[in-house]
Amino acid sequence: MKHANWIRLILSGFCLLAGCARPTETVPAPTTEPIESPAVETVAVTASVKGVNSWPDNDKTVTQYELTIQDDVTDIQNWKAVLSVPDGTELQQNWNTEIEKEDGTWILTPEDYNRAISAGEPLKDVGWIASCDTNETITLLSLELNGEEVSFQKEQKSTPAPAGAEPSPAAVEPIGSLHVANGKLCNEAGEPVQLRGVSTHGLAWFPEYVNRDAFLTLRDDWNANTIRLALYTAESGGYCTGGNQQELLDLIDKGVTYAEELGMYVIIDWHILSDKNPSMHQGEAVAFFTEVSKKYKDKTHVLYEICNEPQESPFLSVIKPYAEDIVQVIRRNDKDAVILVGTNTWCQDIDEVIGNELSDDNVMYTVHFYAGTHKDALRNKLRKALDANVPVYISECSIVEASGNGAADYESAEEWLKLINEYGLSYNAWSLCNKNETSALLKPSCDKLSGWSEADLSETGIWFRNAFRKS
Ligand code: IDC
Repeated sequence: MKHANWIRLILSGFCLLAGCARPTETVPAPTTEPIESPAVETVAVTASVKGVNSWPDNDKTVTQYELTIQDDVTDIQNWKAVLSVPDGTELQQNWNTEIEKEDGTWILTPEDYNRAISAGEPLKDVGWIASCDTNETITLLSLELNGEEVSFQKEQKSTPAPAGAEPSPAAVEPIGSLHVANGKLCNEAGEPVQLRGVSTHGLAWFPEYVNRDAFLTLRDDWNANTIRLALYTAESGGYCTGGNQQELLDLIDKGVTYAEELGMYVIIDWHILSDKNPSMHQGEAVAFFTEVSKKYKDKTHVLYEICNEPQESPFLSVIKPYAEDIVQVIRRNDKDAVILVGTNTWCQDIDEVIGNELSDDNVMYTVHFYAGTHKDALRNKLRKALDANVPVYISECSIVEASGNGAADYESAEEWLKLINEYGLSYNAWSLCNKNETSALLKPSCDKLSGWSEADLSETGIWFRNAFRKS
């Protein structure tokens, strides 16, 4: 029995004793009681499963689906969707949901980060790709919100594109592998390539930006071809300081999958920062890179960045031995992925690498700049290293100050861009989030997780988007 009915029984008993109701009369349910009002539930909740794209694959039809849920009145603390699934349907991949299969139905439940949905807000970026040998489609059978089954209004179902139509971005061919030759990042054909894109903020703090539509917007609207996934090691919620390792690994996996589907490169960044010396968490780094290199050994679009920004760690005595160890760990599984190695003093001591490179062929060394702080001195050091054929990747940069805040320095930023393009350097902008700091690429007021218009971007976001679009 529902709670409300118990309350009613107790109340009616109380009234009986108090003589306020006729003994033979059952007390009618008050029509205004929200828990009992089906009208509120039916009108308030909209939910649907839509086929958003479809393409043929041999004799099967592959369809990409999306689940939307919105409750206009009540905050959702938890949700569960049951789908009716035609016989012979096979799940190929899914994002931002767990899927449990029971005969004829699939049960979708949230990840920790999209369990709660505020009233009036839609559930976003939950989807999957499934193949089926008939033209039947998957439909939404029932929906539970906050532990109770609810009625819902269906949105208009969009018809999947007919079989034989343009393939969706999910069908993009696997992306070509990269290697380093003559100090430059090159594609399979040996031609120099320039990667450009963004870095996430800390994955533990802004996990919501690891979504397929965000990557799609970056690819199609920003002209980006790379995403860097920043996994802090030591800050609060860091991978080695109490963060939920499994959740973080799952997020990385999502990022790697979306990038692959969209034909983009992805950098897995072991983001040391307050831990300064990479060997402080070397044991964890060995375990982490063993796991990810095993998982992604056949993924040609994955690059590994093994220490974000060492400090007080001379290249020869500290960084190089650490890098040799981790490179060896990765090479046991992944023979040729490009590996990025951070340099001392927040990636400014690139000159220390000249003549001291690791013996592995596919290693590059990172320089980071914040144009408001780092100017000619760092640009000159970088030029010197490049002229000595040191392979350099700018895996993090911004046009503001090194604090991640402060004013944009457009003059210095243009100098950096000139140098980047002169040498065809690859670069990733810090950072994809709406945090209230000027390096955030989105305005603090922007809560969209993808599909940003120019008005949603910060000054820094606008500058980088323009820079990428000019490439
Ligand atoms: C900053 C973030 C900030 C966060 C801080 C954590 O922008 O929101 O609170 O880290 O300590 C770097 C680092 C990068 C910094 C960034 C800006 O790689 O983690 O992010 N920065 O300070 N190097 C130079 C600047």
